[in-house]
Amino acid sequence: MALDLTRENRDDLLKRTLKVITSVSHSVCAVKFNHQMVLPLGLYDRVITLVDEVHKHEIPVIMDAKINDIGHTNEFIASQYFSAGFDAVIANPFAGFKDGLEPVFRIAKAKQRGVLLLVHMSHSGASEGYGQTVLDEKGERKAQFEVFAQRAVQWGADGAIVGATFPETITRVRSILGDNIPIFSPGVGVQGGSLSRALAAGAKYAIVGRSIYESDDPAKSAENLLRSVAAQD
Ligand code: O7M
Repeated sequence: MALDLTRENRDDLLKRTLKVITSVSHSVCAVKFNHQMVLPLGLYDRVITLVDEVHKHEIPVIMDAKINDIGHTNEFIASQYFSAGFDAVIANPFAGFKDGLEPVFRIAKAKQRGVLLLVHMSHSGASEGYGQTVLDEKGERKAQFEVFAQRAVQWGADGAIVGATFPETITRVRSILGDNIPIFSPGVGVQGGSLSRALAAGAKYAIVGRSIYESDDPAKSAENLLRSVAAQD
């Protein structure tokens, strides 16, 4: 579950988010926060409260930082999120490995945390970058996301993000990743992606936000999503 709630008042935001966590905890396998939540709530302030609450339900918490800077900066960013209790971070392979994401993988390994890589995003403009044709190191023409999927394997990523709005891309990425690196797929529901198509195409997990937390009954919405997948099985 993606928790990207917005409220004018920070205490209201914290209270509402805690309520959603408690009500849906039995239906989700992980919770994801991103900057949207960390900016108003503060990492070592209210965000730690949220991380601790999620952990009470024995669910891991992923920080969707989309880390994408030079290594020195990335190292500090990743260390801060791991210190705050996050179990995994999300990083952008456009930064490259050497002097880019290498320290993130190194710290994650040392602390036994995870790194998930963005392989193809869910919005329509994502194809401008992740879908562009590039030459790989051998000079072969490939889609950028195919190269990123190969990097996920080479760098030992713990997961790959591929938008549910690009099911054919999920299938292609899955063929490169094999069974060892799971695909996490955002874009289900409000963004137009189909949960059943994403899973059938090869995603292991769906990342769902507004369809759950903006509904009148988040617990029921999460359960309904689960039930729809079970019915498919
Ligand atoms: O279900 P939604 O549309 O309300 O929320 C989707 C969540 O997934 C939201 O937290 C986005 O930041 C995130 N996301 C995408 O929507 N598209 C992407 O390509 C990638 C992500 C993401 O989780 O990246 C790690």
